[in-house]
Amino acid sequence: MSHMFTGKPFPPMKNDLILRAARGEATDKVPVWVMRQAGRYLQEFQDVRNKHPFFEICRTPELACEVTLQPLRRFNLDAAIIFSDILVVPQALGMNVEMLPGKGPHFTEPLQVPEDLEKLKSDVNVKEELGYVMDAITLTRHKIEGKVPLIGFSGAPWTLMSYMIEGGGSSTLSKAKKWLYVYPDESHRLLQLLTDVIIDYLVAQVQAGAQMLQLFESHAGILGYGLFCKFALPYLRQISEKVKAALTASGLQPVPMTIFAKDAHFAIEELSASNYEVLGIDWTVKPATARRIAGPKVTLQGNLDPCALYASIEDLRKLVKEMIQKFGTQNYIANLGHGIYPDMNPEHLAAFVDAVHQYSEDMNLS
Ligand code: 1CP
Repeated sequence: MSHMFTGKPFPPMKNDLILRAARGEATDKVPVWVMRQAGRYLQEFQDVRNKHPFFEICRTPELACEVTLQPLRRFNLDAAIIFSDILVVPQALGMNVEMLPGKGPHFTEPLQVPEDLEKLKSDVNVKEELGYVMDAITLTRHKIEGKVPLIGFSGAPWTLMSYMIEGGGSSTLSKAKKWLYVYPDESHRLLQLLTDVIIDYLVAQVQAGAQMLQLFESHAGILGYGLFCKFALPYLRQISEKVKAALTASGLQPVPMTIFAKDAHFAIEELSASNYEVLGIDWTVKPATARRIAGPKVTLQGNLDPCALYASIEDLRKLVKEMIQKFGTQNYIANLGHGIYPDMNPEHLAAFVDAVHQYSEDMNLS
């Protein structure tokens, strides 16, 4: 399969609501999708997962495509996100990552000292190392039949660096943060290496058919303002600028880009001025504050507490209505403030999605 869509043209788009909202164009209702919308809360995902290890699903375009499409069959979502994981980038750099059932990611040999950087591949060819992601994107763009846009994504440099040092989940990230204080030069070297690979990777995803891109800086909050400005923000800016420039240079229209820096409420102003069309916010941020600091141009995405899906459908609908009243119906993409959890009831997700459409359409008419 070709990585560039020089082959068969993709089916025409039937619903571009999310692209319109991302570009700040008028929308008749608020688009909605959910982080981790393909996942363990769906029985049909569990069925695939019981037969295949996690990274085998990522590496097999037909399987990745199937699980990407699963939530679209159940819910009136306005976007699909390609099934993969942020940790495929450390794998492309030569690190060994396993997904332990019930526990999450595990690096067999995390980075311990700066000398370990020598073990990483320096000239990564993303189309070779991660060609399976591009193949999954191209296949999914065809199979989705123009129903909704397809989002590509990557982990952001600091978040990937922290996994590569911690070796898995951690509540303090103290090993990774120690690098920032003790080995700042080597930390910048690693962050720049990741940035270069991420730029190539995101460009290749668009060349393969991704229509929007999201960067997950999931470990932003723990840095605090000072470290965030030094070790995360400059790389996030490089990525948005260079991805857009590279796409333009290759004759492609840049696609809207979203930055989701979890718990980085302290950096809304800086992130809003970083050349991303969309700013994702978690549920701890007050919508009015986000809008005031971000200014009128940036599209906001979020931010219902994922745990609100545990509420009764009646209460959930009220919460959705309040959320849309606070954000307004324009320059806005509804989502949860973080991913959906495995024990959540799919019927409540359906209620969330439908309530977003219904209330925002009503509000636009009134
Ligand atoms: O539907 C979708 O959203 C697409 C698929 C997707 C995405 C966008 C998956 C599948 N992972 C991700 C991104 C991802 N992966 C992030 C960024 C978003 C976030 O902040 O949650 C992060 C931090 C990871 C790392 C990761 N992968 C974790 C977190 C571990 C920790 O530090 O606590 C876990 C548990 C995974 C595994 C994973 N990734 C995806 C799924 C469905 C799963 C569950 C694993 C399984 O099925 O066994």
